[in-house]
Amino acid sequence: DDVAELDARVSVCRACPRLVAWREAVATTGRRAAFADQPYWGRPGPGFGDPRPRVLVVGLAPAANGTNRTGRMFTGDRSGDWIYAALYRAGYASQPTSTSAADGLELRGARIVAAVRCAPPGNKPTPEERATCGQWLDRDLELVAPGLRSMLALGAIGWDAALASARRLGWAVPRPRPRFGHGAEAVLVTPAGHEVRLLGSYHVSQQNTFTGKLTEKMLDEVLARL
Ligand code: DU
Ligand code: SF4
Repeated sequence: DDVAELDARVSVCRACPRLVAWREAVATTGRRAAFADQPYWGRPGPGFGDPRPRVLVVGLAPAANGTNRTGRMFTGDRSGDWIYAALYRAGYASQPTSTSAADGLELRGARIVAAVRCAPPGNKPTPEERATCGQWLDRDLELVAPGLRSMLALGAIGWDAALASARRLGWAVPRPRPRFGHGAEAVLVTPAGHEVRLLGSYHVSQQNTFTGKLTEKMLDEVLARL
């Protein structure tokens, strides 16, 4: 049981009927005009990156025309431009861009997953969908925990998912429950007594990056603390 096997299992998951219907509808009849001539992935986004990461990045969910098109996390959309450029600046990525699953990008020391692994309508998964998909994050955390130093939660949903998984796995989580914010930090302790730092960043979505709520400098400062 390793991350490659986990990713293979995730990528055929059909546990959430509404999300299965949406991901497949977008991939067939709902393609964006600019991509109408491309095959869409139309399945859950498997984890991407180093199979033995020191850093686990936890995003929100695939974009309908991003990961749901290309099959790689944060690939083919504006959010991805931001996170991969930052990972490159911080030394985790072999190139600053991620344009397709075949572009040769590799991550060293980092793996990227999402709280919810299928594209949700309006980028809004339901509480039930978040809870269901949290089981995949549990498996990810269990597998990578021995070598893990920190997690980077992009947005409050990633933050909540990381804390919920840690709790389910019996990790010590501070009380009161750590609150999400840009630059927020919490130290979690695995049952093996190993500390994992959880850091929060505003999500790299356009609504934050276009408006200046999240700047490259702000993102770089959080990555430097991983
Ligand atoms: O074939 P593979 O080495 O298991 O890699 C699968 C996939 O993961 C490929 O797109 C490269 C990527 N990857 C990575 O980004 N960083 C690593 O350290 C190892 C693999
Ligand atoms: Fe499966 Fe997660 Fe997709 Fe739901 S969101 S179908 S649990 S991969």
